[in-house]
Amino acid sequence: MKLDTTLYFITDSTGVSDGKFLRTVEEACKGGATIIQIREKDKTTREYLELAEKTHQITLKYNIPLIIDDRVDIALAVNAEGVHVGQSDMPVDIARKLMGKNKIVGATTKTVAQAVEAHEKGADYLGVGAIYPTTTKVKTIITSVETLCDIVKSVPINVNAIGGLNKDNIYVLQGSGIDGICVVSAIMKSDDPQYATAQLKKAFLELSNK
Ligand code: TZP
Ligand code: MG
Repeated sequence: MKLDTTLYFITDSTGVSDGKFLRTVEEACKGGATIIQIREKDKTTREYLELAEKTHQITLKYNIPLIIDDRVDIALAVNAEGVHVGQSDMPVDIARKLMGKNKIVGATTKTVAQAVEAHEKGADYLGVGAIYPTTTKVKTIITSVETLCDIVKSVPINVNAIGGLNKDNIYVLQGSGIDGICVVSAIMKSDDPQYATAQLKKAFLELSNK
């Protein structure tokens, strides 16, 4: 089955209790997230593992793939559906070898050269950005919509835009040919994550004539 990256929700547990975090994940599932990534930068391995396990129990109920950011070991330990690696993380070909051919491997790329390489090394999808400045903890630089379009044209795999995206500013992505959007704050910081997810998905589907 083709990977559906239409509405890719990336979590951030910063300042959020485990209970609220897990409720947000469940609401995003109900709202129509098509793929979910758990992304933790400050947790110990044990904490990351425990939260990933609890998150996976929810995503499994809704049949939504769970991707683990950065950590192949945690992805394997919780039997997650995939892993996401950045340019300073495990190289895509090694992540692919460790995960096996049936798991999802995603990569962050900011140039056509990085995108082509990630595809050649076995990535299933690419995250490209930041399109807009972001308040989410990340070391990133702005990627132009022009580069995003060039990346879409250069690889046959799914390409998602990321960075500061919300339902009111994704119009800049119209005509880019992307397969979906990745969001953190637009869902994580919403008072109604289910509604926010549904609205974002609707807005993207309208924009991309999907
Ligand atoms: N990579 C590029 S921007 C970003 C990541 C992980 C964070 C996106 O978060 P938000 O809150 O949707 O801007
Ligand atoms: Mg990373």
